[in-house]
Amino acid sequence: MSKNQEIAEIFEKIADALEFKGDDTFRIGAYRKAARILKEYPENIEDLYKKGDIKKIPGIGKGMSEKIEEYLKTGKITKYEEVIKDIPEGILELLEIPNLGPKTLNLAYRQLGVKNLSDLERVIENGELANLFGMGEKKVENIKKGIELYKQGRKRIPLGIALPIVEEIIEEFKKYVDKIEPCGSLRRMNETIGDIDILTTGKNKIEIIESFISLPMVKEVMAKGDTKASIIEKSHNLQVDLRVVSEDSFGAALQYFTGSKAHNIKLRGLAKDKGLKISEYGVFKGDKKIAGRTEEEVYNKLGLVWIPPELREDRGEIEAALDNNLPILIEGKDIKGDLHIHSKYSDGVETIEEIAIFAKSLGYEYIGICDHSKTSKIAGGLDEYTLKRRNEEIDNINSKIKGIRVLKGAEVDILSDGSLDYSDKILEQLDFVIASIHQGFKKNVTERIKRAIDNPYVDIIAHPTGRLLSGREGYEVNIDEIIEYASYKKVVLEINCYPDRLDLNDINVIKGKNKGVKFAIGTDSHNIGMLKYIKFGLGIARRGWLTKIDVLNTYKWEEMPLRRRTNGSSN
Ligand code: DGT
Ligand code: CA
Ligand code: CA
Ligand code: ZN
Repeated sequence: MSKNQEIAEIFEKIADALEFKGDDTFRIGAYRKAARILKEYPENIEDLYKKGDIKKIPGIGKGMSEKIEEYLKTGKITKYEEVIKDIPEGILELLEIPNLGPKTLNLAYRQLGVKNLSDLERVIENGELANLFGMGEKKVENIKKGIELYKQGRKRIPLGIALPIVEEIIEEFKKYVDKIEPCGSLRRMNETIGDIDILTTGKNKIEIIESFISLPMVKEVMAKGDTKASIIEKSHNLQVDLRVVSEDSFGAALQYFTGSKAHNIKLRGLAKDKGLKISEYGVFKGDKKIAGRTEEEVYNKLGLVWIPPELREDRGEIEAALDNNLPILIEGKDIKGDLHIHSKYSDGVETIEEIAIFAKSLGYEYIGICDHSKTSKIAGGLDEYTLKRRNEEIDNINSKIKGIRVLKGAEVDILSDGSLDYSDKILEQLDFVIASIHQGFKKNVTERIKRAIDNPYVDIIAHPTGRLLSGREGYEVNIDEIIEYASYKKVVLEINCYPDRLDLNDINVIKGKNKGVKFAIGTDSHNIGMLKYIKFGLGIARRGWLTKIDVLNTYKWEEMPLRRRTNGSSN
């Protein structure tokens, strides 16, 4: 985990602890804001510190930057230790449960003596919690769900957290080995990861194992043998399994340890039908090894074309590979631009010009600037006047900077009655419009999204389910009904790449594709460092069997099949 992340988490914890203690809200808000800025800050704060630039982070004041400095120097923040000194250990754990706010927890603590998870489960069970002032069945139901999520969440972590950890390990470790490849759920780009699996080859297996368990990110060695080892890494207590295999089995091992288990079982059955045997060592005919060096030859010997890892879930990919009928999955190089970026006009960090220059350096042909609409006040939503000024600025930038086109977009709130936060007259002036739910997560969400889809100026529905991988369940929405309606009205659904969202997920993407829905992959960037998250959205798209033509932002701007152009709205 980066220092940015580590410090952000401590700031969050300080805010939670203060709130639990009934502190005033101003300080609490300041910590939460600083945490958010740190999490999304594109540069490594340690580098900044070394350059003496720590005070230059926009939005971080003197008090906060002193705490950051303290952490970088000493590895701790005194303020945090101070705040939690008189809070019971179990309460600190409970503060991490989704849907259970610090204020509620304080109430349960003072009035019911709840000090740990088993206390909490007891007062839920016997109804005492529901009887507290201001509580009630519904809130308690939510807390129960939160506990479930918390228990699951402890076991699996989001891809967006696991991937950087693996990249760091590989960077550090690759000098010791010939070949190195992550496998397991990570290679398949699963949205959450149970443990990390890494496969290597190299001459001296014992030496490789020894250097692995001595890596700086190792917290604990769980197991160590001649060809494999398991460690717990420091930042998130993630288990990392390492296997060292010989060159001539690398492909077979890569195939085996990539999984999924269901895919492997199906494959083994297929091998058996052909009178062959498949294992992590190779494909065998009797005692004779007939494949193993590469994954391609393993699949080929079974009569299959190579199957991209993202598809290996036993969802029909083996049947399709047998018929040589696999989709040609969308790739990074197909992406021509990002359709969901926030600028400084709302709650983003950079100016539109800065974003445009950076996106051009990534090779993008266009970017969709989608600032929040006026009702999203905390997110710096734009009133009509400011939007107009912003659009003029975009015109100026477009005439000034060549080689990239800035699109005038907006992320418009869907209000509580299903109407949109700008009038049609305003929406008409934009190049495209994203509509999204940011409030009233339980209020008629399905109906409201459908009303938004009815508006002919809405092109894309952002993060359609609203779920967060870190905990929050989605809106109360019937996503199947939304997919159906989007297909009928030719509205595009978003695959939001924000690591905590990944919304839609793979299953819903498959459902949508089967109904002919098109998708937009958007990073929801609030700073330019987040543009790289496009790879997570691509992972979801590929897991959803999407090809280039299914995704809006693989088209040239002039050819993009936007609903307002294809007249789908008159359906
Ligand atoms: P995870 O770690 O829960 O996110 O998911 P995976 O898929 O990474 O699962 P993991 O780490 O338990 O095992 C890695 C791969 O090893 C798995 O995808 C397939 C293979 N594998 C593990 N156990 C079995 C098994 O019992 N049978 C077969 N055929 N393959 C297995
Ligand atoms: Ca795994
Ligand atoms: Ca494993
Ligand atoms: Zn957004």
